[in-house]
Amino acid sequence: MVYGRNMKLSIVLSTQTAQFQAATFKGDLETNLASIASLGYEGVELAIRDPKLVDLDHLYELTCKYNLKVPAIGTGQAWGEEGLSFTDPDPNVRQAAIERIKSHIPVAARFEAIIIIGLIRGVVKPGVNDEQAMKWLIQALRECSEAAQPCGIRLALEPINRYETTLINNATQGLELIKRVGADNFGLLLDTFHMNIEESVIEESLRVCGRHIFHFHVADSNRWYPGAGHLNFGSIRETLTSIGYQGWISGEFLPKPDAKTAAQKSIIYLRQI
Ligand code: LER
Ligand code: MN
Repeated sequence: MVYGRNMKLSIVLSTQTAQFQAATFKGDLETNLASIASLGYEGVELAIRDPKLVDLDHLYELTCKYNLKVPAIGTGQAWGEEGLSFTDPDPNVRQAAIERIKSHIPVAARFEAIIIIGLIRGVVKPGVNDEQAMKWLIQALRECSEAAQPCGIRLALEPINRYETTLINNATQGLELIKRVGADNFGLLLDTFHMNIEESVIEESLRVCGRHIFHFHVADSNRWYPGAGHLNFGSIRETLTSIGYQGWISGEFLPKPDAKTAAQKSIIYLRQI
């Protein structure tokens, strides 16, 4: 990543209705893509619950029409809306989660995007011990990384704060998981909102994760747009630059006071720090 004006900025848009509140844009696809492009974003991160539900050609044409790249595909709604997870005690649910992630590979290949592994990893359910859940998780991640590898597609697991999951909350656990999965195309997505809750010093965790950071989410401490809370984005940006991060900075924050205003405030703020 490079300084100020040259940061590659994208923002999250859900291609369908979703309970997840921090998907900044939801609703009419073309209207939202037009808004995002008009605000100066170069990319849009697509949250897709199930690739079967989207018309890929149409989606691709629309992103081309508005000159937007798609750096990453979010997949967490398969958990949020359908309960699919890599760590469910029911093997059918685990298998369905694996198949769902594999079904994102052609979508990711079309856009040259990263596939995000967020909450589809699941939580440790009652009656399941932590090591068993971890084994299921590692097995699923190996299988998905292996399937994505021939297409040149990378997967990024997002450490998510303790109030949302019991599996992989911080950077240290994320790095340990990377070692255990052992696939070059498997890395991390770090999100400043979760880092603010879980990391002792955000900049230090960024340095430790280094080249394993494949993608980056930004929201301020209150999950509003950057600049609305107390995170030090100047220092975060400098650290990303110093470790040679070349990826995207993707806004994933609450649509407050509304999506367009939040997206506009964010891009103005991030461009001037
Ligand atoms: C998704 O990127 C995320 O950050 C999580 O909070 C989803 O619940
Ligand atoms: Mn996130």
